[in-house]
Amino acid sequence: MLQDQEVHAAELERTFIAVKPDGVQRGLISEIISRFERKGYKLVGIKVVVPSKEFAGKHYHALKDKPFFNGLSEFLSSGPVVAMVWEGEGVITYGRKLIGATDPQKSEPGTIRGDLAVVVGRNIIHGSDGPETAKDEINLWFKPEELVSFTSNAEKWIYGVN
Ligand code: IDP
Repeated sequence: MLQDQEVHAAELERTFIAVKPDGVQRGLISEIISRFERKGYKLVGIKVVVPSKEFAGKHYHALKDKPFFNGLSEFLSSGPVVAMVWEGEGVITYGRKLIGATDPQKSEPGTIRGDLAVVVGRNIIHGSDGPETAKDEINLWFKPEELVSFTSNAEKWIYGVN
């Protein structure tokens, strides 16, 4: 029973991941999805959207006093973004590890930004930085009915529970 509860708890952790316009334009959507999918995380929501600048500003509201805020909001709204919700044990923190440091010059090789991006203003991917932000960003980008809950057949192999 305890094991069932552990799997249930793992299913509840969700994070918001977005392929930014540069990642979409560079044809990196499948590469990015594949890194999360191969790790063992589960995709529970996905859509392609062109956010308005106002919406982009809401997404990045915590950075509103930064000098790059305006350019950042403009860039996020400059073209299609692939918005996703990924689920699994430790997905918020480990998702950030998969993504790598904000500045691709400082991201380790093997991370998404380390392998696929060069400068901070074009670092191809966003990932929530903590449980509160994850909740807020998922609510900002998705309606509850746009997200699915399901048990995948792979879970018993990923989490080791029969
Ligand atoms: P994060 O995306 O790794 O969470 P944040 O500090 O939240 O990093 O910054 C959000 C985004 O703002 C970054 O991904 C990057 O695209 C952009 N950004 C951060 N710092 C700079 C900067 O110094 N110049 C230009 N853009 C920046």
